[in-house]
Amino acid sequence: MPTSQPDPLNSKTEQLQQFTENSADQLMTTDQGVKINDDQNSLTAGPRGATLLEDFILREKITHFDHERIPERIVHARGSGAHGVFKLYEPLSKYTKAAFLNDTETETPVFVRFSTVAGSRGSTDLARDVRGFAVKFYTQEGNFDLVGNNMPVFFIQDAMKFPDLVHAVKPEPDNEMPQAASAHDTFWDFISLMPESAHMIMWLMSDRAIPRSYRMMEGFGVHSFRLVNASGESFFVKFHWKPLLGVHSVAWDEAQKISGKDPDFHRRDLWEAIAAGQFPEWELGLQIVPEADEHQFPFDLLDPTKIIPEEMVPVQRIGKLTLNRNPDNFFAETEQVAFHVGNIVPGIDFSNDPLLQGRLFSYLDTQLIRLGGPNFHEIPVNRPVCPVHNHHRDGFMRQTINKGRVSYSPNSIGGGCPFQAGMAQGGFTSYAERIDAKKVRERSPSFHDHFSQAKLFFNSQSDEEKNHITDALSFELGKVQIMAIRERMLSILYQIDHGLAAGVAYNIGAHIPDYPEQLNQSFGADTDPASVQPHPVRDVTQPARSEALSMANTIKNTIRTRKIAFLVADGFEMSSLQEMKNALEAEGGIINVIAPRLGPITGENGEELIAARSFLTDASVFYDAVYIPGGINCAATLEAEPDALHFVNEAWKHCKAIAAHPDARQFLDATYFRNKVELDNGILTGATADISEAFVMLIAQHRIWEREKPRKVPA
Ligand code: HDE
Repeated sequence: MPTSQPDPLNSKTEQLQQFTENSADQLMTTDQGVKINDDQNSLTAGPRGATLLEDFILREKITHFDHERIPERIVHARGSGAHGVFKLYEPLSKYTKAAFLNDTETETPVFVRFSTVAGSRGSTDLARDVRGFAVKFYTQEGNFDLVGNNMPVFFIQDAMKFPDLVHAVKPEPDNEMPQAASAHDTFWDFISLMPESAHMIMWLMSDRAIPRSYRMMEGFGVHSFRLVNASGESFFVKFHWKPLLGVHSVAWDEAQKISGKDPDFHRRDLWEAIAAGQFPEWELGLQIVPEADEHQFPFDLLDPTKIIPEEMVPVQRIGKLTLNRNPDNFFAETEQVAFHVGNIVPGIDFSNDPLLQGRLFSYLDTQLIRLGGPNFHEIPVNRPVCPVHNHHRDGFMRQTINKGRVSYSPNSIGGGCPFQAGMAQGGFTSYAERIDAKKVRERSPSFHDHFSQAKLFFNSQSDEEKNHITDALSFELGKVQIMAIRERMLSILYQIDHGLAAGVAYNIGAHIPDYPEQLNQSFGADTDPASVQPHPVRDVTQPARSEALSMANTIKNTIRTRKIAFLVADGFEMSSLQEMKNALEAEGGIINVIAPRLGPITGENGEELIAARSFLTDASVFYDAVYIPGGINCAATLEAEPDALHFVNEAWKHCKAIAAHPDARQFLDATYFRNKVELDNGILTGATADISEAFVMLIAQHRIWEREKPRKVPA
């Protein structure tokens, strides 16, 4: 894997370079710049004597080491970042005055961090979880942070419930188990008492929660935001990221195995793709609603548990995000990057979504403890690329040296500087929304419909996706110990789909309680009804299905960056291997040769191939497809190799495309699927010229989910 990567120079990369250290050909020094002559031995009283307190080199080194850790993020602790650029297609002056959304010439530098939510910093990438998708745009008017997720809705409607949600999903407080998993009592206890989470739970139990790659996820700003144009007109807007590689997921069994075999799977995938020049790309999409239409929907635009179905308001694609550079230093960049949903620029503004309003407080607050004080905006990755002038002063780790006597406004000594910016000079003014209301603590009745969009999501899924949701719920609730919680959840599921509830009930050996229609009144004998949210269902009309909600309808036209395992043993036929390799690489596929042992493998005519991976070091769950080249002896050796059979059986179980030269038939005849080779439309056998095109199309389909129709696929 090449590690060289272009270093695109833009205002941000230039700025970062000033802070980048490169030790190549340099002498080692202390932090004070004193050259170090011996970094191997501490200063002692004689070769066998005690260490001297005066050893300032040792003390400095150990002290720095002792303080290397900072608190991990309370949520989204596990993440991976990359630099990139955003390029606008068409000026959006009709909707917004934001300069970066009007300038099609300048590329806006960005830093993006993807994350899981529940797990610790060192937890697996493949947890069933929401993924964070946070983008910092370094615009010429200041930083704009779009701090989104890969799911368009959220569990709760009001920030007041966020600490409860996070306490419920995090490992349980008595024994700190389970790590990076929602399959435990406290999470489902909370969820079963919060019907407003029903829609989000459908997303979380869908395959969206186990992405194939960060590069193959959608992103969503979730809340309605505002765009404001130069005339002061406001539009509600929902932000979307649409991946150009389509939206794809792994199977749950795959996810669990990857978690053990390569917990860095998504991190590695992102890093390697960028290092190889296969830059991940997304289009930024906007759903725009004129302010006058705010109340034209059967749901409240301010309710973060609702989407605007794309059939109601189409997504306009307005620009492209390309990630083109890996960070130089994980801690300095990915760990220290500080996103804040309140970082906006003129032309963008907030809505009154109560979840968004609470977030506006939380992000700044959390950085103060995580990054140790109020000067985290001076950390290189967080610095804006435009000038910063104000009267903020001092605090831990202050970097800026502010000149002069003046740190207050108004002032005369400093000539009144810095001046407030007028609107014509790009000064930010909040959208002058009219507000005339009583202070209350109450949930708007327009937020009370919790099930219609959960139904919309479930009904929009393909049969296989519905099966996966049933399986996911059965897995998660099957881990729940308290029967009353399982039953409460079945009541919720019953509101969404009777068949879904029945399927899960059967799998987990529980009954759907006989009070599902009276959820408002009671959640079971052990629950205080007063603690349960009311949720009268509104009579709403919205589409019965929405195409965009199903991954079955995603882009399936490319195998770019898809990984194909070539199973090879001594006696393989070089020509079929090479031809297939050429055909797949021509379409952007990545080929890895896997053999019973590492090192040279000899072809049937004495050719030599170096196997960099073996059945011991590699696994089928890292691949999207498998190919077995010609060579009778190769097939015989693979047939006698249990790990090779497991590899291909497992690939079949996970619904992956399999292709083989006719010589490999003997090997296929030893697999679980030997009787299905001719019947399964995900298996191709034949000479390379006859099957390579079909193989490419098959891999582009991502998975042959129909294989799961009988529901149980062995491996
Ligand atoms: Fe966050 N969230 N969040 N969140 N969130 C954080 O900020 C919070 C919510 C999201 O890669 C924290 O710097 C509250 C929705 C992402 O660094 C914290 C509420 C969405 C990231 C915080 C929410 C998100 C965070 C923890 C409900 C999708 C990772 C560390 C009111 C639109 C950013 C930090 C990164 C991180 C608070 C709900 C996305 C504690 C209070 C909804 C992608 O401030």
